Amino acid sequence: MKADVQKYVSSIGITLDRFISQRQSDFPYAKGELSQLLRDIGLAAKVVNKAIMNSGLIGIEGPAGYQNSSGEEQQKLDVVANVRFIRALTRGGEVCAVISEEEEEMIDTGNRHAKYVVAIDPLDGSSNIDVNMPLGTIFSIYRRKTPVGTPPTLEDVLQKGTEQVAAGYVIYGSSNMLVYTTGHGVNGFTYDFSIGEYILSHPNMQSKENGNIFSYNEGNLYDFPKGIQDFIEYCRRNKFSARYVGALVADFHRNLLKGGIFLYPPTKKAPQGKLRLMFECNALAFLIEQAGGVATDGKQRILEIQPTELHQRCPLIIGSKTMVEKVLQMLEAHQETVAL
Ligand code: AHM
Ligand code: MG
Repeated sequence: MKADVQKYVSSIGITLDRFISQRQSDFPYAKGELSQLLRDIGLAAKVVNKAIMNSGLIGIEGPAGYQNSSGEEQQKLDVVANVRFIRALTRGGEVCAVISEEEEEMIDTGNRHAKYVVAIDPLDGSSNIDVNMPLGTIFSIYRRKTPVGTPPTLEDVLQKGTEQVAAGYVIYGSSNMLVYTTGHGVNGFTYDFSIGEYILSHPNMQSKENGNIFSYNEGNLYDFPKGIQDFIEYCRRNKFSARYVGALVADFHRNLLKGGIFLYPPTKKAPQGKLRLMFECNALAFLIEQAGGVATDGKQRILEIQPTELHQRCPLIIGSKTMVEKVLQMLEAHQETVAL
């Protein structure tokens, strides 16, 4: 191609679909189902992104008038995102069961021959909906334990984070991104509205070994274990930057790109922390470890916690390796563990 023409038809980059197909060889045992499942998630993410963008115009802001299984008020967009993802996963055919932060029980999709299960927080940070702030979707994918062809059971969905075959998040922010791992590094894709595709924009994302951003809910400070309070004092004395969006995906994403730590320790109101192991912590723990960072509940690696219930909560300390290790040292100095 002539050089002057090339200038006007420069490459658009690698689309999510093409990237997934190229990475198919990472899974010699798989026959393309996982790739298709990731594409289904990408499709639902586009649909949810559209709903979020239009929410003020088509009247889907505000409370839905229901509560989710944790007794929290659901927003209309929570319900919309939940339906969109479950529908995409069910109709896509690769998933035999879905668990969702917005659903009390496991959903049997009826896809008896599907090999995978998905845990999803369809719309994380929903208190940000009405105030035009970032939101997210978080997902984990596991291989089912029960034989293909049989109905799924809780054994399929109550798996440790170490069993994840893929995990990721979508961030609906100043741009829309999808970031995921299949255990071979972390890659981020930015949505190009003009062509309706996610394009690889952040290949091989790495967590900085150290950072200077700390993220936690300041209002809970005096409820935190002493070691955590000491760490926060250490951050302040070192003039680190305090940043807290109140949407985990956004706080995590910023810290991943810039270097930092996110903490949601136990509080009096939430003695096991607020965040959910299956819907929020496991996926982000898999991603941060793949990027070279650390995720702990203050006592053990998040990925090694054996879940016993779908909506189990756990404390979360996640981010740059040196910062998380500092927290653990400070907890140890008080002979504390965050987990109760
Ligand atoms: P949600 O899943 O109901 O939206 O709750 C989870 C959110 C996280 O995104 C965020 O990190 C946390 O709750 C903020 O909680 P708080 O308002 O207590 O600081
Ligand atoms: Mg959530």
